[in-house]
Amino acid sequence: MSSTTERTFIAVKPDGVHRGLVGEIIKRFEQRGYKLLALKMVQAEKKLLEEHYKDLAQKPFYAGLVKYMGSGPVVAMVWEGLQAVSTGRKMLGATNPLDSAPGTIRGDFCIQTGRNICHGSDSVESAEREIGLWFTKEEIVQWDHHSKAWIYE
Ligand code: IDP
Ligand code: MG
Repeated sequence: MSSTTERTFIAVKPDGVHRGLVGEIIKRFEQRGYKLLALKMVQAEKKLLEEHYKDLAQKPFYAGLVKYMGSGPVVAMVWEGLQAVSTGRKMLGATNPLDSAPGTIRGDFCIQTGRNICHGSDSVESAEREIGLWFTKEEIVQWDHHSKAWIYE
C-alpha cells in the first residue's frame, strides 16, 4: 500500500480541554512524527459547529452535539504527514470509547460517545473541508519554507 502525505483536522473537544488533556493529545501526534501546521483555541460559534457537523444534521443527537461542542473552548489543529487522516483516526480510537482499543486516545481517557474528548477528520476530503472551516490560509504554516533546516523528510 502506498503512503501519501495528507493533512488532517484534529480538535480537542471542550471536555478534553476542561479535563487538561490538550498536552497529552498534542504529545501523541508530535511523538508519532506528525507536523503541527496550525493550532488555536476557539470558543466556536454555533454556526461553525452546525456547519462542521452538517452531515449529522438528521441524527437525534445533533442538537446535543452542537451544544456540547460549544460548551467551552475547543483546541483546533492541523497535522500533516504520511496517511495523517487514517492514522489520526486510529490514534483517536473508535467513536464509542467503549469500543476504542486501549492505547488509543479515547481508549485511554474516556467512556462515553457523547463526551469522547477529540475529533479527527474521516477522509482527505472532509479534512480539507474542515481545515477550511476552522482556519484561514494565513493561519496554516508552510513548513516547506523551513524544510532544509528541519528533521522531517
Ligand atoms: P467521529 O467523531 O468518530 O467521526 P461521528 O459519527 O462523525 O464520529 O460523530 C461525531 C460526534 O458526534 C462523535 O465524535 C460524538 O461526539 C457524537 N456522537 C456520535 N454518535 C453519537 C451518539 O449516538 N450519541 C451522542 N453523541 C454521538
Ligand atoms: Mg466524524
